[in-house]
Amino acid sequence: MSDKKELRVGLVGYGFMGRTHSNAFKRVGDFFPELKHKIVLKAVCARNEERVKEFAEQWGYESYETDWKALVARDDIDAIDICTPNNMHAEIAIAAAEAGKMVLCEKPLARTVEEAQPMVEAIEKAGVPNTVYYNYRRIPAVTLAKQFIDEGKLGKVFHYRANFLQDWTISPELPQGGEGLWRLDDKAAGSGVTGDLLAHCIDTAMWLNGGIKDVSAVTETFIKERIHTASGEKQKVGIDDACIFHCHFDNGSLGLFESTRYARGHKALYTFEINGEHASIKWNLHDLTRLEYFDHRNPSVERGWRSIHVTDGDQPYMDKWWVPGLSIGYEHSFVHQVADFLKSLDEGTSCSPTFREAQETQKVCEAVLKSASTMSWQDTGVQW
Ligand code: SOE
Repeated sequence: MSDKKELRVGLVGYGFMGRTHSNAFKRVGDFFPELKHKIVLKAVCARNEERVKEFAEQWGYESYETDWKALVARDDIDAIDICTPNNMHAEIAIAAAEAGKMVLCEKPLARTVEEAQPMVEAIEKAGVPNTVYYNYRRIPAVTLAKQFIDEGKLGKVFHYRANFLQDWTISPELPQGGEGLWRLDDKAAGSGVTGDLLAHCIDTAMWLNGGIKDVSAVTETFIKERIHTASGEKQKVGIDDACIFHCHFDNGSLGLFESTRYARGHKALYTFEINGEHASIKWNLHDLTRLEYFDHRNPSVERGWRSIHVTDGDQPYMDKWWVPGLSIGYEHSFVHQVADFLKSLDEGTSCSPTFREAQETQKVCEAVLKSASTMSWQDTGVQW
């Protein structure tokens, strides 16, 4: 008989993110046995009864609901995990917090700063544990980059550069809206690549390099009209298909960010590079176990880029997995986030990024979109 405390989870939404979170919930106990909490997959919720029942059976949820309000009202649920389209995040998170539930929310926190604000207030008023899944922080090579920076290996930082490139929306025949394609519908998503992809880059950037002070951006919507899945009618496209911005960080470094869903040949290429006075680091999602590192303090004859294969037991998270030299992948970043969330419950601390921290990323996204629409520099108001 286990003496672990149960954390009974109710998941809302069963799309791609519902699967990544469910996989994390199932794996975490096996690979982080020291945690004092254990996950119980209590219920999953979605509107389509046939499909949610099937999902519950496939992933091992004890029960299902078709109305998220019924899920939130259940007293056998401790934590609500939100994997719905972005337009549902606020209502569910606020109701869950008011019902005293812990809340885990997929990124971005909300569609706008205005929408995110009452979420932060409700969570803090209720005093419930919370976190937002900016999962890339917890890829071991990215976490190692954070260690290098915090140890001062880079020295003063001059440049931060990040890209997130995809190519899945180039066809004008692709409809917008509905399951699977809600990311193209501004009413559901809030924005295009800025909220969906650059939000990841911004979260990692501020975590690694501190607050972003001001931004100057340009966005483009290449396909102006698409058929809406629900109405079958052609409608104006309201999202940004591509966005480029540059910025000042609080530490005086310059940032350059680009994201698009029109980079033919790139499915999900997230890259960043940081240049400091002593050293530089770079990372990319297609080779996610490697951290590239250049240290100018090495003797000139042996100076050069090192490719660090982040799979050793003394590197972040890797003592939990296989043996040195064997890689882990994308899905493990979610396992790590859930493990860190459970650890924060064990220790009575918070699990970063909290709703409040994710709100800061939201502020940068909003400043980026405002800068593009007004063709002007915008202060972000970020407090990091
Ligand atoms: C979009 O294609 C997407 O799935 C994002 O929504 C995720 O957050 C990102 O990690 C991968 O791409």
